[in-house]
Amino acid sequence: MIRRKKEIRQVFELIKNSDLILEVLDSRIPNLTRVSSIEKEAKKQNIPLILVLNKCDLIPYQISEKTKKKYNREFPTYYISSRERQGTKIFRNAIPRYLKKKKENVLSIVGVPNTGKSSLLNILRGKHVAVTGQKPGVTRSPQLIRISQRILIYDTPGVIPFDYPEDDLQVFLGAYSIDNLDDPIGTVNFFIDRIRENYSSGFVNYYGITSINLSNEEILKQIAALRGMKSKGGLLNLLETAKLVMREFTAGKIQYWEEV
Ligand SMILES: Nc1nc2c(ncn2[C@@H]2O[C@H](COP(=O)(O)OP(=O)(O)OP(=O)(O)O)[C@@H](O)[C@H]2O)c(=O)[nH]1
Ligand SMILES: [Mg+2]
Repeated sequence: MIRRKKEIRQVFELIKNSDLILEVLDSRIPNLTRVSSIEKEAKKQNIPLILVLNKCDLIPYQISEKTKKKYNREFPTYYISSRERQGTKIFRNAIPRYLKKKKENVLSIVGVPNTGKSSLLNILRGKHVAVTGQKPGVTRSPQLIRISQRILIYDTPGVIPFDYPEDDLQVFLGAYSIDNLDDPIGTVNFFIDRIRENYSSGFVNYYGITSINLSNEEILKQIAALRGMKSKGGLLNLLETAKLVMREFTAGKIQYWEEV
C-alpha cells in the first residue's frame, strides 16, 4: 500500500499558492480519478480549478461530451488527448480566461498518478520538458516550468487520495506498480467485475474471449490459453496472466470506459 504523505503535503502546499489549478483526469474513469480533497481545498481557498479529461483518444467522443457536460456544472471542464493532440489547442487558448490580472500567474497540474499530467505540461510548453512514462510515479517532485511570459506551471507527482482504501483500485488507476502486487488475481477480479458492469466489448474483443458472462477464473484461463501463458510444467499461469491484463489496461490497450 502506498500512501505518499510527503507528496500529498507538497501538492497541497503548491495548490494553496497557485492562481489556477488544472486537475488532470483519465477520461476512461473520470469519477475514479477525481481527487475530492483537492477540489474542496480549491473551493475553500477560492482558487479557480479546471477539470481536464485527458486520454480522450481512448474513448468515443460522445462519452467525453457527456462527462464534460455533467462536470461543467461544478468546474469548467475540457477534454483533450495529450498524446494525439486533440482539443489541446482549444484548451491552451482557453487558459487566459481563467488567469488573474497580474503579470505572472502560477498554475499547478495535479491529479492521481498516470493520468498524463507531465504529458499535458509538455503539450502546453510545446516541447518535451517533463519526463513521462507508462509506469505510475514517474514525476517524483514538483517541477516549475515557464510556458509563456505570463504563465509558470508546476508539474506535480501523482497523489493518491486518502479516500481510496483498496490496492485494487489503485492498480486500476495505474497508481500502483503491478509488479509489487500481493494479490494480482484479486485485482484482476476487481477489474473484470467492473468491466462486466460498465463496458465489456473492448475487453472481449481485445483478448478474443468467448463472452464476458463467464466466471472470472474461466475468463482468465481463456486469456492464458490464447496468449500461451504457461508455467514450466505446462500449466496455465493465471498469476502472470492477471499481471499481463492489468499491465495492458494501464497501458491503455484495452478499450474501456465508465459513464458518469
Ligand atoms: N492514450 C493516451 N495516453 C496518454 C495520454 N497522455 C498521456 N498518456 C500516457 O499515459 C502515461 C502517463 O503519462 P504521464 O504524463 O507520465 O502521466 P503523469 O500523470 O505525469 O504520471 P505521474 O508523474 O507518474 O503521476 C504515459 O504512458 C503517456 O504516454 C493521452 O492523451 N492518451
Ligand atoms: Mg508526471
